[in-house]
Amino acid sequence: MKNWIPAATGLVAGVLAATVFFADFSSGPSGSATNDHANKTNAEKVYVPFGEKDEYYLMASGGHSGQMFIYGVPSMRHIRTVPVFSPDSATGYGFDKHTKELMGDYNWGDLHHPALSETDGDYDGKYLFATDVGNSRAAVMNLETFTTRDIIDVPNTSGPHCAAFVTQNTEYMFLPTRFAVPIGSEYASLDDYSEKYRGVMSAVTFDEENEKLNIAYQVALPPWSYDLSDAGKKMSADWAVMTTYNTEEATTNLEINASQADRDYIVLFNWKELEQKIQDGDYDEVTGQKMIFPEKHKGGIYLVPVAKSPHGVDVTPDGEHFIASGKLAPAMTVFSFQKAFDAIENEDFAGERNGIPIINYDSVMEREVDPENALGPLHTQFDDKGMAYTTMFISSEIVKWDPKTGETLDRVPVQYSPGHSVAAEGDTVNPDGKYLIALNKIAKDSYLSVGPSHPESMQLIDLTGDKMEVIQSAPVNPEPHYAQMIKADKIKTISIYEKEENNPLAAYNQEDTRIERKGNEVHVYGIAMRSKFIFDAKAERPDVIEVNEGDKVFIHLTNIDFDQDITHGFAINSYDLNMEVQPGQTNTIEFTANKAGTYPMYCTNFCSALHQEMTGYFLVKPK
Ligand code: CUK
Ligand code: CUA
Repeated sequence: MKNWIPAATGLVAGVLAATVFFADFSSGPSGSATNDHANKTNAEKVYVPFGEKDEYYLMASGGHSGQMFIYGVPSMRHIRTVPVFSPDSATGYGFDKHTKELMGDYNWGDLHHPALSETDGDYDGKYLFATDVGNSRAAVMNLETFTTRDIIDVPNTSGPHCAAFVTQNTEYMFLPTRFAVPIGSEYASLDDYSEKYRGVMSAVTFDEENEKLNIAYQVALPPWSYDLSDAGKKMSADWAVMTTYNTEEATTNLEINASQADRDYIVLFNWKELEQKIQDGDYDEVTGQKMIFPEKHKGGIYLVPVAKSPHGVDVTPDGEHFIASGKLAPAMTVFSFQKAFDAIENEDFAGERNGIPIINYDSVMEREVDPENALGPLHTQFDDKGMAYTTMFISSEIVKWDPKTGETLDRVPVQYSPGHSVAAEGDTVNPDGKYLIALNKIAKDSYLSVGPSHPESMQLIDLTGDKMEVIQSAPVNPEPHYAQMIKADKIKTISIYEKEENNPLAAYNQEDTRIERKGNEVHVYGIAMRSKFIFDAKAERPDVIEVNEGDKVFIHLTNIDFDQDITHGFAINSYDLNMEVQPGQTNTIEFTANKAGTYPMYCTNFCSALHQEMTGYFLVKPK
């Protein structure tokens, strides 16, 4: 079954056609073996024996789960879920002091786009950035520990969807906004939409030493929706592109659906120039942010007309072109950066919108690519030969094509409705080829049924042969929007947390354990070790904490098992508390003992044959 979707005109027909289709990715000795990673069957290509490691990490966004899903490729084994914007009791995320502070007032997030840190346009394996469309935040995860290190609120913006996308040396992570809102998110009637609303884009920097995110400046773009975006590379490294829709400035969905403009725009901007403006003081200070208003602080931002309601825009690995895909238009459009630079220099403009020059479409467009009967192009990835792979949401397939000629080279059906796909090292200046994973929105009957709502599905595609071939799949929780795939040997995880000799909260020896009372505050400096808790080694019962009802309790716990994978947990029954201490780590839990009574404490993370005995009592004397 290598044919693509039969001819289907119109969206509904496309979806229906897709549903009758099912690729055969079963394997066996007869599995096709026309490609060079050998005469292997599909099963052999994806089999990674226990104990051996996968070649790639797949960092898949968890969408409205607020988490990151980490998979191994090619096995498609789910290795870990890392909480970012949502609490996770398995790791105590959102319960201990540090992560509770990170979570702030929020209990969930909608994580669409992860972005790996880059050095010279290549993933460097150090950090992963992400944004929260649900509660307008940005986060960073450290890849030595796969833990979230910082989260910031992004003011003046609502739904920094489109991308966390980073520049070639991680100078900035840019966050365009999905929803236009009044600056400061103040009340403003929708009748004043065009005047008062703005689509603010944020330039976020990362202070690696302190692992802190910071908003460097913002740009008050017109009140449109900003969708996908990508940073330039090599010759276009100082530039970035992002798609927009609703340039009609409709204020209800009815209008949006009814009065579609023929063209929307790609915003093309030079972030070096914007950075210079900030240095020159060419901005306004608004709600505590340095805000560039394009109609006033002119320069560095341009519009490129594009087929209506574009979704994805992706920069080719050589940095020479950017490719827009229209969710409602059937075509992909290839634009040339060089042509855009020339047009800007010659002021080859076709008017302006909101004070931003519009570059002549014909001056910058290189070709429109419209593979026969392919419907709903969304996102494009690249291989090591510069070939492009575009997901077709409606006709449920991946189309491989040559950006230099526009020629369609191959198509493979996927089940069903892929949003993004991700290629191995696919957003770098140097993609690996080899693998592509389709992130499918609809799995239908692909897996064992769990009722009316089915899991999403990811399908692994082998790119090494002449024909793309689906060789493996994995069900996945809702809902990966985007993912990045990085060579596993680039990531250097640590196996224990080093001792921090001057951390006043840590207790590395039994003699350091103690319970101190200051007024109505109780500070506990305890140890977790196989297989006991010691809160005060000198006490008659070292594993007991006794407080008075109403006391404020601070429990600092250090795991002194400096040994890989010996993680302890710490829960107090009925107090809705659970934290994790990884090997060598000191962690703090802070709460008020507002319920008198007797509450057992126990280690939640299985750690030894005596794990069951790793307990104690938390006694709260009534007032
Ligand atoms: S979006 Cu979901 S399919 Cu958030 Cu990248 Cu295009
Ligand atoms: Cu410590 Cu279980």
